[in-house]
Amino acid sequence: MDRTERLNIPETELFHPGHYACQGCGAPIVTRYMMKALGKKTIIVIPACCWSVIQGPYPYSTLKVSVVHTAFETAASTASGIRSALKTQGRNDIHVVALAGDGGTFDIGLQALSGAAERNDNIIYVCYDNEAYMNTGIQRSSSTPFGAWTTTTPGSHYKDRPKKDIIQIMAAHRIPYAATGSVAYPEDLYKKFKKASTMTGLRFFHIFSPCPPGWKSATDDSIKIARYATWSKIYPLYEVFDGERFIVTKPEKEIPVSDYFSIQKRFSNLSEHDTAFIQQMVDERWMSLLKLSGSSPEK
Ligand SMILES: Cc1ncc(C[n+]2csc(CCOP(=O)(O)OP(=O)(O)O)c2C)c(N)n1
Ligand code: SF4
Repeated sequence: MDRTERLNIPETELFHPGHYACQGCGAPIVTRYMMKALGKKTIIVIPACCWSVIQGPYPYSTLKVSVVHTAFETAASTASGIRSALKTQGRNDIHVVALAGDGGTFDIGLQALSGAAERNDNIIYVCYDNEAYMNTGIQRSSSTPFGAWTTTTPGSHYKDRPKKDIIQIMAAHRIPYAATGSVAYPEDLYKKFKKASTMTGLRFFHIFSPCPPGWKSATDDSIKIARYATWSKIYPLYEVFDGERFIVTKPEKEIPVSDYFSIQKRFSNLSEHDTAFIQQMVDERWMSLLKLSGSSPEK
């Protein structure tokens, strides 16, 4: 983006400064932009995850909206229940959001999420993806990427299975909207939340959210890492409408996955052979995404 161009994002904050996240954490950034788009009439459901700590204890809460803390596996079902309660009161003017980590979404909360998606419940589900169970000490989740170190994939025994494709799983439920986003692209994130706020039914967000202690990265590198994730196509930005219409945003610059790996120590055990293998997986996935969106590899 041209540095002289102003971001088209409102200055109003529904988020207090002085929250409890570590320095450089992506998770508060995700929620800050989300709140700017959704506005004050929002109820947020938070299961066990870093965000249940970032929020802080009442009355010193980070968010200026109502928050319901719930059990780890119940983010979607709690949000669905709140939606039903609002419906019986005739209140259709409130967004109900489930905000969960990847462990609470890809793993333990998947059953509740799938149920809500199959019913097409009128909720917004946001997964901030830091690619591991961070709140309990950096354990591997099914969102942890191939090749990453975690405390349960130590040393050279890095994770040897690919990341679960959560957007494809959600798209298979034929929900009205599923999208990826990144803290490195705030305007894109804001616009996607705005778009989702005008729709009904289950809207799903999968947002790339760096975690310096978990990724063994510098606290001031988080946005750069997120940008590199998109440039290297490890984390493409795209939307899926009704489970079948794909729109892919091609990155403004292209880099090899090795550049992305080099700024985080969690990938330091990878050999050149491993990196070449991952590059091949990433290229193949990118080509299949382009095919789904009907675009060509050329710019
Ligand atoms: C049923 C259940 N199992 C385990 C826990 C312990 N627990 C609390 S937070 C958490 C990790 C959450 O990971 P994730 O959803 O990825 O969010 P993050 O911590 O990375 O923000 C775990 C395992 C729990 N609260 N409930
Ligand atoms: S452990 Fe990671 S995800 Fe959790 S608050 Fe710290 S930086 Fe954020």
